[in-house]
Amino acid sequence: MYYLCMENQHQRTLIGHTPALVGQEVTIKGWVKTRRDHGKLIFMDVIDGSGVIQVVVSPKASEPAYNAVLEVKPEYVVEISGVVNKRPENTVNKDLKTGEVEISAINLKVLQKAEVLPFEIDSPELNLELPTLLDNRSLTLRNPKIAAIFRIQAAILEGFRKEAKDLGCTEIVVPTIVSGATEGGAELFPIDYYGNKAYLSQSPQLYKQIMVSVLERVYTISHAYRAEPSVTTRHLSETTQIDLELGFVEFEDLLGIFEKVATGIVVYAQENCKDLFKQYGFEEVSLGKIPRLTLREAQEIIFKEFGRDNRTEKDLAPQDELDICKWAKEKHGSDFVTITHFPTAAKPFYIMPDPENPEYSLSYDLLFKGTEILSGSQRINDYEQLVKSIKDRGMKEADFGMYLMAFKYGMPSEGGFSFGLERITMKLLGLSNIREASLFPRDMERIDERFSKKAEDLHK
Ligand code: AMO
Repeated sequence: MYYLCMENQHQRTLIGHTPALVGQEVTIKGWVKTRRDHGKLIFMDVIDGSGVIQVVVSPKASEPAYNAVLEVKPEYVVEISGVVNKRPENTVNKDLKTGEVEISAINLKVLQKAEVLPFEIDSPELNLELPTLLDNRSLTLRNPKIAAIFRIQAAILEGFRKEAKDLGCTEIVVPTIVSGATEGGAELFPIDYYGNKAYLSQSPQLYKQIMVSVLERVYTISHAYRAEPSVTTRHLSETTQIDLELGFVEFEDLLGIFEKVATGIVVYAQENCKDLFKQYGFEEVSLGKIPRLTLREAQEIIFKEFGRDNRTEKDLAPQDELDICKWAKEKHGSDFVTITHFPTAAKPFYIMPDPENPEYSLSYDLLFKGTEILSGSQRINDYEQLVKSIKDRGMKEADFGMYLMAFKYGMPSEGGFSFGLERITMKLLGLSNIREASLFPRDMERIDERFSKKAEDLHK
Protein backbone atom coordinates (compact mmCIF):
# COMPACT_ATOMS: atom_id res chain seq x y z
CA MET A 1 0.00 0.00 0.00
CA TYR A 2 1.25 3.47 -0.83
CA TYR A 3 1.30 6.13 1.84
CA LEU A 4 2.92 9.49 1.75
CA CYS A 5 4.12 10.08 5.30
CA MET A 6 4.37 13.78 6.09
CA GLU A 7 4.81 13.08 9.78
CA ASN A 8 4.69 9.69 11.42
CA GLN A 9 1.37 10.27 13.10
CA HIS A 10 -0.21 11.82 9.96
CA GLN A 11 -0.43 9.15 7.34
CA ARG A 12 -2.18 10.18 4.18
CA THR A 13 -3.74 8.00 1.53
CA LEU A 14 -3.47 9.14 -2.06
CA ILE A 15 -6.91 9.31 -3.66
CA GLY A 16 -5.79 7.12 -6.55
CA HIS A 17 -5.31 4.24 -4.11
CA THR A 18 -8.74 4.35 -2.48
CA PRO A 19 -10.40 1.71 -4.75
CA ALA A 20 -8.17 -0.92 -3.09
CA LEU A 21 -9.26 0.18 0.40
CA VAL A 22 -13.03 -0.43 0.43
CA GLY A 23 -14.32 -0.77 4.01
CA GLN A 24 -11.25 0.90 5.52
CA GLU A 25 -10.87 4.29 7.16
CA VAL A 26 -8.48 6.61 5.36
CA THR A 27 -7.27 10.20 5.53
CA ILE A 28 -7.03 12.11 2.27
CA LYS A 29 -5.70 15.61 1.58
CA GLY A 30 -6.61 17.63 -1.46
CA TRP A 31 -8.60 20.42 -3.09
CA VAL A 32 -12.38 20.66 -3.14
CA LYS A 33 -13.45 20.96 -6.75
CA THR A 34 -17.23 20.97 -6.67
CA ARG A 35 -19.78 20.93 -3.91
CA ARG A 36 -23.38 19.82 -4.40
CA ASP A 37 -25.87 20.30 -1.56
CA HIS A 38 -28.93 18.04 -1.45
CA GLY A 39 -30.58 19.28 1.75
CA LYS A 40 -28.40 18.03 4.54
CA LEU A 41 -26.54 15.61 2.27
CA ILE A 42 -23.45 17.28 0.82
CA PHE A 43 -21.39 15.81 -2.02
CA MET A 44 -17.94 17.10 -2.91
CA ASP A 45 -15.44 16.11 -5.56
CA VAL A 46 -12.00 16.23 -3.97
CA ILE A 47 -8.78 15.88 -5.96
CA ASP A 48 -5.12 15.39 -5.25
CA GLY A 49 -2.30 14.69 -7.68
CA SER A 50 -3.36 11.05 -8.03
CA GLY A 51 -7.08 11.33 -8.74
CA VAL A 52 -10.53 12.54 -7.83
CA ILE A 53 -13.05 11.06 -5.39
CA GLN A 54 -16.58 11.84 -4.28
CA VAL A 55 -16.87 12.62 -0.58
CA VAL A 56 -20.26 12.41 1.12
CA VAL A 57 -20.88 14.47 4.25
CA SER A 58 -24.03 14.21 6.34
CA PRO A 59 -24.90 15.03 9.97
CA LYS A 60 -26.15 11.45 10.34
CA ALA A 61 -22.70 10.03 9.56
CA SER A 62 -20.74 12.72 11.44
CA GLU A 63 -21.91 15.91 13.11
CA PRO A 64 -18.36 17.45 13.32
CA ALA A 65 -17.64 16.81 9.63
CA TYR A 66 -21.03 18.30 8.70
CA ASN A 67 -20.42 21.43 10.77
CA ALA A 68 -16.97 21.87 9.25
CA VAL A 69 -18.16 21.41 5.66
CA LEU A 70 -20.64 24.27 5.87
CA GLU A 71 -17.93 26.89 5.21
CA VAL A 72 -16.13 24.88 2.50
CA LYS A 73 -16.00 26.34 -1.03
CA PRO A 74 -14.32 25.25 -4.27
CA GLU A 75 -10.49 25.20 -4.13
CA TYR A 76 -10.36 25.00 -0.33
CA VAL A 77 -7.50 22.71 0.72
CA VAL A 78 -8.88 20.07 3.08
CA GLU A 79 -7.98 17.01 5.09
CA ILE A 80 -10.76 14.46 5.29
CA SER A 81 -10.94 11.21 7.24
CA GLY A 82 -13.64 8.74 6.44
CA VAL A 83 -14.59 5.28 5.31
CA VAL A 84 -14.15 4.15 1.70
CA ASN A 85 -17.45 2.71 0.45
CA LYS A 86 -18.58 1.19 -2.83
CA ARG A 87 -20.85 3.61 -4.67
CA PRO A 88 -24.43 2.56 -5.44
CA GLU A 89 -24.47 0.81 -8.85
CA ASN A 90 -26.47 3.58 -10.56
CA THR A 91 -23.96 6.29 -9.54
CA VAL A 92 -20.77 4.49 -10.63
CA ASN A 93 -18.60 6.58 -13.00
CA LYS A 94 -17.00 4.00 -15.32
CA ASP A 95 -14.59 6.50 -16.93
CA LEU A 96 -12.79 7.09 -13.63
CA LYS A 97 -10.38 4.76 -11.83
CA THR A 98 -11.98 5.92 -8.58
CA GLY A 99 -15.49 6.00 -10.03
CA GLU A 100 -16.70 2.94 -8.10
CA VAL A 101 -15.93 4.30 -4.62
CA GLU A 102 -16.70 7.27 -2.42
CA ILE A 103 -15.71 8.40 1.05
CA SER A 104 -18.20 8.87 3.85
CA ALA A 105 -16.66 11.68 5.92
CA ILE A 106 -16.01 11.33 9.64
CA ASN A 107 -13.70 14.32 10.09
CA LEU A 108 -13.01 17.35 7.93
CA LYS A 109 -10.35 19.95 8.52
CA VAL A 110 -9.81 23.06 6.39
CA LEU A 111 -6.05 23.34 5.77
CA GLN A 112 -6.21 26.47 3.62
CA LYS A 113 -9.05 28.70 2.50
CA ALA A 114 -9.43 30.02 -1.05
CA GLU A 115 -10.82 33.29 -2.32
CA VAL A 116 -14.11 33.13 -4.19
CA LEU A 117 -13.22 32.13 -7.77
CA PRO A 118 -13.55 34.82 -10.46
CA PHE A 119 -15.26 32.22 -12.67
CA GLU A 120 -16.17 28.57 -12.34
CA ILE A 121 -13.05 26.58 -13.18
CA ASP A 122 -14.15 23.00 -12.79
CA SER A 123 -16.55 22.32 -15.66
CA PRO A 124 -14.96 20.29 -18.50
CA GLU A 125 -15.81 22.98 -21.06
CA LEU A 126 -14.58 26.26 -19.62
CA ASN A 127 -16.17 28.44 -22.28
CA LEU A 128 -13.62 31.18 -21.81
CA GLU A 129 -11.87 32.95 -24.66
CA LEU A 130 -8.21 31.92 -25.04
CA PRO A 131 -6.79 35.31 -23.90
CA THR A 132 -8.83 35.06 -20.67
CA LEU A 133 -7.70 31.46 -20.19
CA LEU A 134 -4.10 32.59 -20.53
CA ASP A 135 -4.48 35.76 -18.45
CA ASN A 136 -5.57 33.53 -15.57
CA ARG A 137 -3.25 30.62 -16.35
CA SER A 138 -2.33 29.69 -12.75
CA LEU A 139 -6.00 29.16 -12.08
CA THR A 140 -7.28 27.82 -15.39
CA LEU A 141 -4.57 25.14 -15.37
CA ARG A 142 -6.46 23.70 -12.39
CA ASN A 143 -9.36 22.81 -14.66
CA PRO A 144 -9.23 19.01 -14.86
CA LYS A 145 -9.47 18.88 -18.65
CA ILE A 146 -6.69 21.45 -19.03
CA ALA A 147 -4.55 19.66 -16.44
CA ALA A 148 -5.13 16.44 -18.43
CA ILE A 149 -3.39 18.03 -21.44
CA PHE A 150 -0.20 18.25 -19.42
CA ARG A 151 -0.48 14.76 -17.97
CA ILE A 152 -0.70 13.53 -21.56
CA GLN A 153 2.19 15.79 -22.55
CA ALA A 154 4.28 14.14 -19.84
CA ALA A 155 3.36 10.76 -21.33
CA ILE A 156 4.48 12.00 -24.77
CA LEU A 157 7.89 12.83 -23.29
CA GLU A 158 8.06 9.46 -21.51
CA GLY A 159 7.10 7.71 -24.74
CA PHE A 160 9.84 9.56 -26.61
CA ARG A 161 12.46 8.75 -23.96
CA LYS A 162 11.46 5.10 -24.13
CA GLU A 163 11.83 5.03 -27.93
CA ALA A 164 15.17 6.86 -27.72
CA LYS A 165 16.48 4.45 -25.12
CA ASP A 166 15.34 1.47 -27.23
CA LEU A 167 17.51 2.92 -30.00
CA GLY A 168 20.48 3.03 -27.63
CA CYS A 169 20.60 6.83 -27.41
CA THR A 170 22.11 8.73 -24.48
CA GLU A 171 20.28 11.79 -23.17
CA ILE A 172 22.28 15.01 -23.36
CA VAL A 173 21.66 18.54 -22.12
CA VAL A 174 22.84 21.38 -24.33
CA PRO A 175 23.10 25.15 -23.84
CA THR A 176 20.54 27.62 -25.12
CA ILE A 177 22.80 30.71 -25.04
CA VAL A 178 24.55 30.64 -28.40
CA SER A 179 26.61 32.83 -30.66
CA GLY A 180 24.64 32.44 -33.89
CA ALA A 181 21.82 31.10 -36.02
CA THR A 182 21.34 27.51 -37.16
CA GLU A 183 17.92 27.45 -38.77
CA GLY A 184 18.29 29.99 -41.57
CA GLY A 185 14.96 31.69 -41.97
CA ALA A 186 13.80 31.57 -38.36
CA GLU A 187 14.36 34.83 -36.48
CA LEU A 188 16.75 35.14 -33.52
CA PHE A 189 16.31 36.76 -30.12
CA PRO A 190 19.48 38.73 -29.36
CA ILE A 191 20.68 39.03 -25.76
CA ASP A 192 23.29 41.19 -24.11
CA TYR A 193 25.90 38.72 -22.85
CA TYR A 194 28.37 40.66 -20.69
CA GLY A 195 28.57 43.29 -23.41
CA ASN A 196 29.03 40.66 -26.15
CA LYS A 197 26.52 39.74 -28.82
CA ALA A 198 24.72 36.45 -28.13
CA TYR A 199 21.37 34.87 -28.93
CA LEU A 200 18.80 32.47 -27.55
CA SER A 201 19.19 29.19 -29.38
CA GLN A 202 16.85 28.32 -32.25
CA SER A 203 17.57 24.60 -31.91
CA PRO A 204 19.94 22.14 -30.21
CA GLN A 205 21.04 21.21 -33.74
CA LEU A 206 24.78 21.91 -33.72
CA TYR A 207 25.41 20.41 -30.29
CA LYS A 208 23.52 17.20 -30.96
CA GLN A 209 25.52 16.78 -34.16
CA ILE A 210 28.82 17.36 -32.36
CA MET A 211 27.78 14.77 -29.78
CA VAL A 212 27.41 12.09 -32.46
CA SER A 213 31.21 12.10 -32.64
CA VAL A 214 31.31 11.47 -28.89
CA LEU A 215 28.38 9.20 -27.97
CA GLU A 216 27.18 8.17 -31.47
CA ARG A 217 23.46 8.13 -30.58
CA VAL A 218 21.97 10.96 -28.58
CA TYR A 219 18.70 12.67 -27.74
CA THR A 220 17.80 15.90 -26.01
CA ILE A 221 14.69 17.71 -24.86
CA SER A 222 15.50 21.36 -25.19
CA HIS A 223 14.00 24.83 -25.28
CA ALA A 224 14.19 26.58 -28.64
CA TYR A 225 13.50 30.24 -29.25
CA ARG A 226 11.99 31.59 -32.42
CA ALA A 227 11.33 35.31 -32.79
CA GLU A 228 8.23 34.61 -34.85
CA PRO A 229 7.19 37.92 -36.40
CA SER A 230 3.52 36.95 -36.67
CA VAL A 231 0.77 35.51 -34.54
CA THR A 232 -0.46 32.11 -35.71
CA THR A 233 -2.24 29.16 -34.10
CA ARG A 234 0.83 26.92 -34.51
CA HIS A 235 3.85 29.04 -33.60
CA LEU A 236 5.30 29.88 -30.21
CA SER A 237 8.28 32.12 -29.46
CA GLU A 238 9.60 29.58 -27.00
CA THR A 239 9.04 25.97 -27.91
CA THR A 240 10.19 22.58 -26.65
CA GLN A 241 12.04 20.52 -29.20
CA ILE A 242 12.54 16.81 -28.76
CA ASP A 243 15.58 15.90 -30.79
CA LEU A 244 17.40 12.74 -31.72
CA GLU A 245 20.64 12.30 -33.67
CA LEU A 246 22.36 9.10 -34.80
CA GLY A 247 25.67 8.16 -36.39
CA PHE A 248 26.22 5.53 -39.11
CA VAL A 249 22.77 5.95 -40.64
CA GLU A 250 21.56 6.71 -44.15
CA PHE A 251 18.47 8.55 -45.36
CA GLU A 252 16.22 5.48 -45.71
CA ASP A 253 17.15 4.28 -42.19
CA LEU A 254 16.20 7.68 -40.80
CA LEU A 255 12.75 7.62 -42.39
CA GLY A 256 11.99 4.28 -40.75
CA ILE A 257 13.38 5.43 -37.41
CA PHE A 258 11.41 8.65 -37.00
CA GLU A 259 8.21 7.04 -38.23
CA LYS A 260 8.66 4.31 -35.60
CA VAL A 261 9.45 6.85 -32.88
CA ALA A 262 6.41 8.97 -33.78
CA THR A 263 4.08 5.97 -33.77
CA GLY A 264 5.65 4.74 -30.53
CA ILE A 265 5.04 8.08 -28.81
CA VAL A 266 1.37 8.13 -29.80
CA VAL A 267 0.78 4.51 -28.78
CA TYR A 268 2.53 5.06 -25.44
CA ALA A 269 0.55 8.21 -24.63
CA GLN A 270 -2.77 6.64 -25.62
CA GLU A 271 -2.14 3.45 -23.66
CA ASN A 272 -0.88 5.17 -20.56
CA CYS A 273 -3.56 7.84 -20.49
CA LYS A 274 -6.56 5.75 -21.60
CA ASP A 275 -8.78 7.20 -18.86
CA LEU A 276 -7.98 10.77 -19.82
CA PHE A 277 -8.57 10.16 -23.52
CA LYS A 278 -11.93 8.56 -22.72
CA GLN A 279 -13.01 10.98 -20.05
CA TYR A 280 -12.33 14.09 -22.10
CA GLY A 281 -13.29 12.71 -25.50
CA PHE A 282 -9.82 13.01 -27.10
CA GLU A 283 -9.93 11.10 -30.38
CA GLU A 284 -7.78 8.01 -31.06
CA VAL A 285 -5.16 8.16 -33.81
CA SER A 286 -5.32 6.15 -37.07
CA LEU A 287 -2.05 4.27 -37.39
CA GLY A 288 -1.98 2.78 -40.90
CA LYS A 289 1.33 2.44 -42.77
CA ILE A 290 2.68 5.98 -43.12
CA PRO A 291 2.72 7.11 -46.77
CA ARG A 292 5.92 8.79 -48.05
CA LEU A 293 5.89 11.47 -50.72
CA THR A 294 8.49 13.84 -52.06
CA LEU A 295 7.53 17.50 -51.79
CA ARG A 296 6.89 17.62 -55.53
CA GLU A 297 4.72 14.48 -55.42
CA ALA A 298 2.70 15.98 -52.59
CA GLN A 299 2.26 19.21 -54.56
CA GLU A 300 1.18 17.20 -57.59
CA ILE A 301 -1.54 15.52 -55.48
CA ILE A 302 -2.64 18.90 -54.16
CA PHE A 303 -2.84 20.17 -57.73
CA LYS A 304 -4.80 17.16 -59.03
CA GLU A 305 -7.08 16.49 -56.06
CA PHE A 306 -7.52 19.93 -54.50
CA GLY A 307 -7.04 22.22 -57.51
CA ARG A 308 -4.26 24.44 -56.15
CA ASP A 309 -1.11 24.77 -58.23
CA ASN A 310 1.76 25.17 -55.75
CA ARG A 311 4.09 22.91 -57.70
CA THR A 312 7.04 25.28 -57.69
CA GLU A 313 6.81 26.37 -54.04
CA LYS A 314 9.71 25.48 -51.73
CA ASP A 315 7.50 24.22 -48.90
CA LEU A 316 3.93 23.19 -48.19
CA ALA A 317 1.56 25.97 -47.15
CA PRO A 318 -0.65 25.34 -44.07
CA GLN A 319 -3.64 24.52 -46.29
CA ASP A 320 -1.47 22.06 -48.29
CA GLU A 321 -0.54 20.29 -45.05
CA LEU A 322 -4.21 19.97 -44.12
CA ASP A 323 -5.14 18.66 -47.56
CA ILE A 324 -2.31 16.16 -47.89
CA CYS A 325 -3.17 14.78 -44.44
CA LYS A 326 -6.79 14.45 -45.51
CA TRP A 327 -5.57 12.56 -48.57
CA ALA A 328 -3.32 10.29 -46.43
CA LYS A 329 -6.16 9.48 -44.08
CA GLU A 330 -8.61 8.67 -46.87
CA LYS A 331 -6.22 6.74 -49.10
CA HIS A 332 -3.90 5.12 -46.53
CA GLY A 333 -5.80 5.18 -43.21
CA SER A 334 -2.93 7.13 -41.65
CA ASP A 335 -2.99 10.30 -39.57
CA PHE A 336 0.71 10.68 -40.41
CA VAL A 337 2.35 11.46 -43.74
CA THR A 338 6.07 11.84 -44.49
CA ILE A 339 7.23 14.51 -46.96
CA THR A 340 10.80 14.35 -48.29
CA HIS A 341 13.22 16.15 -50.63
CA PHE A 342 12.71 19.85 -49.97
CA PRO A 343 14.75 22.20 -52.21
CA THR A 344 18.35 22.39 -50.94
CA ALA A 345 18.56 26.16 -51.30
CA ALA A 346 15.62 26.65 -48.95
CA LYS A 347 17.07 24.48 -46.19
CA PRO A 348 19.76 25.10 -43.53
CA PHE A 349 23.44 24.64 -44.41
CA TYR A 350 23.90 21.32 -42.56
CA ILE A 351 21.42 19.38 -44.69
CA MET A 352 22.81 16.90 -47.25
CA PRO A 353 21.86 17.57 -50.89
CA ASP A 354 20.57 14.45 -52.64
CA PRO A 355 23.66 13.11 -54.53
CA GLU A 356 21.35 12.04 -57.37
CA ASN A 357 19.75 15.47 -57.72
CA PRO A 358 21.52 18.10 -55.56
CA GLU A 359 18.83 20.69 -56.21
CA TYR A 360 16.76 18.73 -53.68
CA SER A 361 17.93 17.62 -50.24
CA LEU A 362 17.78 14.49 -48.12
CA SER A 363 15.37 16.24 -45.78
CA TYR A 364 11.97 15.32 -44.40
CA ASP A 365 8.98 16.59 -42.49
CA LEU A 366 6.42 14.47 -40.69
CA LEU A 367 2.87 15.79 -40.84
CA PHE A 368 0.30 14.69 -38.29
CA LYS A 369 -3.42 15.45 -38.51
CA GLY A 370 -2.86 18.45 -40.74
CA THR A 371 0.33 20.04 -39.36
CA GLU A 372 4.10 19.54 -39.50
CA ILE A 373 5.22 18.11 -36.16
CA LEU A 374 8.78 17.05 -37.06
CA SER A 375 11.58 17.90 -39.38
CA GLY A 376 15.04 16.53 -39.94
CA SER A 377 17.53 15.24 -42.48
CA GLN A 378 20.61 13.34 -43.43
CA ARG A 379 23.44 15.76 -42.56
CA ILE A 380 26.54 16.75 -44.46
CA ASN A 381 29.27 14.87 -42.60
CA ASP A 382 32.23 15.68 -44.87
CA TYR A 383 34.24 18.60 -43.48
CA GLU A 384 35.11 20.27 -46.82
CA GLN A 385 31.54 19.97 -48.11
CA LEU A 386 30.21 21.43 -44.87
CA VAL A 387 32.56 24.43 -44.99
CA LYS A 388 31.52 25.04 -48.60
CA SER A 389 27.83 24.84 -47.68
CA ILE A 390 28.36 27.45 -44.94
CA LYS A 391 30.21 29.78 -47.30
CA ASP A 392 27.67 29.28 -50.12
CA ARG A 393 25.01 30.69 -47.79
CA GLY A 394 27.05 33.79 -47.15
CA MET A 395 28.00 32.73 -43.63
CA LYS A 396 31.48 32.71 -42.09
CA GLU A 397 33.41 29.52 -41.41
CA ALA A 398 34.95 31.22 -38.36
CA ASP A 399 31.51 31.51 -36.72
CA PHE A 400 31.25 27.72 -36.62
CA GLY A 401 34.68 26.85 -35.21
CA MET A 402 33.58 24.58 -32.36
CA TYR A 403 31.06 22.78 -34.58
CA LEU A 404 33.41 22.28 -37.51
CA MET A 405 36.11 20.85 -35.23
CA ALA A 406 33.91 17.76 -34.71
CA PHE A 407 33.74 17.24 -38.48
CA LYS A 408 37.41 17.89 -39.15
CA TYR A 409 38.37 14.92 -37.03
CA GLY A 410 36.13 12.15 -38.31
CA MET A 411 32.34 12.27 -38.43
CA PRO A 412 30.45 9.24 -39.78
CA SER A 413 27.34 9.53 -41.96
CA GLU A 414 24.70 10.86 -39.61
CA GLY A 415 21.26 12.33 -39.32
CA GLY A 416 18.39 13.05 -37.02
CA PHE A 417 15.19 14.91 -36.39
CA SER A 418 13.27 17.16 -34.06
CA PHE A 419 9.65 17.01 -32.90
CA GLY A 420 7.87 20.09 -31.58
CA LEU A 421 6.44 18.93 -28.26
CA GLU A 422 3.60 21.44 -28.23
CA ARG A 423 2.76 20.63 -31.87
CA ILE A 424 2.39 16.88 -31.14
CA THR A 425 0.34 17.62 -28.03
CA MET A 426 -1.92 20.02 -29.90
CA LYS A 427 -2.56 17.59 -32.75
CA LEU A 428 -2.88 14.46 -30.60
CA LEU A 429 -5.56 16.13 -28.50
CA GLY A 430 -7.25 18.04 -31.32
CA LEU A 431 -6.58 21.44 -29.73
CA SER A 432 -7.21 24.38 -32.01
CA ASN A 433 -4.36 26.59 -30.79
CA ILE A 434 -0.79 25.64 -29.86
CA ARG A 435 -0.94 27.96 -26.84
CA GLU A 436 -3.30 25.47 -25.19
CA ALA A 437 -0.51 22.89 -25.37
CA SER A 438 2.05 25.04 -23.57
CA LEU A 439 1.85 25.57 -19.81
CA PHE A 440 2.92 29.20 -19.99
CA PRO A 441 3.05 30.08 -23.70
CA ARG A 442 5.32 32.80 -25.03
CA ASP A 443 4.28 34.72 -28.11
CA MET A 444 4.50 38.21 -29.58
CA GLU A 445 1.75 39.41 -27.30
CA ARG A 446 2.65 38.15 -23.85
CA ILE A 447 5.12 36.87 -21.30
CA ASP A 448 2.56 35.44 -18.87
CA GLU A 449 0.64 38.71 -18.90
CA ARG A 450 -0.44 40.52 -22.02
CA PHE A 451 1.85 43.45 -22.87
CA SER A 452 -1.21 45.53 -23.78
CA LYS A 453 -2.77 44.78 -20.38
CA LYS A 454 0.44 45.73 -18.55
CA ALA A 455 0.47 49.03 -20.46
CA GLU A 456 -3.19 49.64 -19.52
CA ASP A 457 -2.42 48.90 -15.85
CA LEU A 458 0.46 51.38 -15.94
CA HIS A 459 -1.89 54.15 -17.03
CA LYS A 460 -4.45 53.45 -14.32
P1 AMO B 1 12.49 22.98 -37.42
O1 AMO B 1 12.85 24.41 -37.43
O2 AMO B 1 11.60 22.50 -38.52
O3 AMO B 1 13.81 22.08 -37.49
O4 AMO B 1 11.84 22.62 -36.01
C1 AMO B 1 11.55 21.28 -35.68
C2 AMO B 1 10.12 21.15 -35.16
O5 AMO B 1 9.93 22.05 -34.05
C3 AMO B 1 8.62 22.58 -34.09
N1 AMO B 1 8.69 24.05 -34.17
C4 AMO B 1 7.85 24.90 -33.56
N2 AMO B 1 6.81 24.69 -32.76
C5 AMO B 1 6.15 25.78 -32.28
N3 AMO B 1 6.49 27.05 -32.54
C6 AMO B 1 7.55 27.32 -33.34
N4 AMO B 1 7.89 28.57 -33.57
C7 AMO B 1 8.28 26.21 -33.89
N5 AMO B 1 9.37 26.10 -34.69
C8 AMO B 1 9.62 24.78 -34.84
C9 AMO B 1 7.92 21.97 -35.28
C10 AMO B 1 9.08 21.57 -36.17
O6 AMO B 1 8.74 20.48 -37.00
N6 AMO B 1 17.18 21.62 -36.28
C11 AMO B 1 16.02 21.26 -37.04
C12 AMO B 1 15.59 19.82 -36.82
C13 AMO B 1 16.55 18.78 -37.31
O7 AMO B 1 16.94 18.88 -38.48
O8 AMO B 1 16.87 17.84 -36.55
C14 AMO B 1 14.88 22.22 -36.67
O9 AMO B 1 14.91 22.94 -35.69
O10 AMO B 1 7.20 20.82 -34.85
